[in-house]
Amino acid sequence: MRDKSAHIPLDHASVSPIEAAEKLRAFKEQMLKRRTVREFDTRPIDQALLDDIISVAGSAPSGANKQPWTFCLVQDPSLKSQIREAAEKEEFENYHGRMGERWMNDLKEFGTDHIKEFLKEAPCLIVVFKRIYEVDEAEGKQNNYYVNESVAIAVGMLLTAIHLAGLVAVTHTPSPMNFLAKVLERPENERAFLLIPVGYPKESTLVPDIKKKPLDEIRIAY
Ligand code: IYR
Repeated sequence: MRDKSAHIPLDHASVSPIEAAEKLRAFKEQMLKRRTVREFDTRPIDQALLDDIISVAGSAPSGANKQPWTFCLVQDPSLKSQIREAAEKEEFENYHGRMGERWMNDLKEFGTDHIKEFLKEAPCLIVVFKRIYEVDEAEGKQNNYYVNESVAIAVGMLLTAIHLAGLVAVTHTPSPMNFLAKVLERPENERAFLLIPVGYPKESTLVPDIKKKPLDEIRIAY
């Protein structure tokens, strides 16, 4: 049975088709300029910007509105260097056998290796944790729903907000990444999901010349 007692009117601004087309055209043009960047300027980020970025991510839809995420903002140099050290240790193993030949070949055009200088240079690391369950005083462990889907949507919105704020980021996937919960002393119900260094790009940064699939390849009209 649906309980509608706590419902409120939708706050919805209607947009004419012409206005929508223009808004979307401008948004698309801006979003197509988003690139993963691995070279950062050390210039700090305004704290209010970071808070707004996290608030945008926190507005994402989630299973039963459980909001199963925690965004850790790491700016302390000592914590950053602990994270870098642990990440490079795992990545060394990945780049020296664990990833295999095909994977190594696929990564060639990106020029990545186990050295992760961006974990030091980027002024802020956003470490995203998914919350597998909540602990209820009376009921004990209560699993959250569609946790991966929910947190992935929130991260998409986070990356969009980072881009709109004129900042750049790399969606870093050190693997395994359980060291992040240890370094940041996160509770047992949280698992590291992604490590996202954020900042301003280093001057004259080059990025790989990659292309996105054209619309015809990603859209099938029925
Ligand atoms: N996790 C490693 C390797 C890596 C894997 C993929 I798939 C990438 O798109 C990029 C890197 C790293 O972060 O270097």
